[in-house]
Amino acid sequence: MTKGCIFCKIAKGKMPCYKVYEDKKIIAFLDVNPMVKGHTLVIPKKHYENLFDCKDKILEKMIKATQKIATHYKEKLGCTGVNIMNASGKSAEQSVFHIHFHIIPRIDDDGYKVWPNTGYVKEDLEKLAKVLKIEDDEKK
Ligand code: DGP
Repeated sequence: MTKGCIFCKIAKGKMPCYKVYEDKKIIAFLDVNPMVKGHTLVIPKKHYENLFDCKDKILEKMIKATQKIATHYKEKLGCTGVNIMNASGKSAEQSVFHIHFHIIPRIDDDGYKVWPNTGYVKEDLEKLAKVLKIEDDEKK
């Protein structure tokens, strides 16, 4: 448990939450400041800061739990879509530094806009892809 981390406290049951899912490694609960009905956070019980330090195995478990919850919400909430969001790092607007996936249940024409128009002007994508390309670890 990381001192001062609210999500560690929630995972340890030392702080209340509206829990919707729990297994050995993962817990999910309703966001205290929901964007839409059913806005849910999925976290590992063990503390990792964000995507940059989280173990593969934990990420696997997080996304599996996320899939299970999202599928369940289709029936329970009647949502027809879902956005899975993660903020990793202060510059990405992460505010709680214990990794979490946001599950945002969606319905047609709910008026919520996930993808803002940033005004970014596309550069030469071919050139950019060459700079950014990563070798497959398994091919090395
Ligand atoms: P982010 O900005 O991506 O780090 O998201 C943090 C989310 O955590 C934000 O939507 C609000 C939520 N949150 C913060 N503190 C608490 C809390 O004590 N309980 C619950 N349930 N959610 C919290």
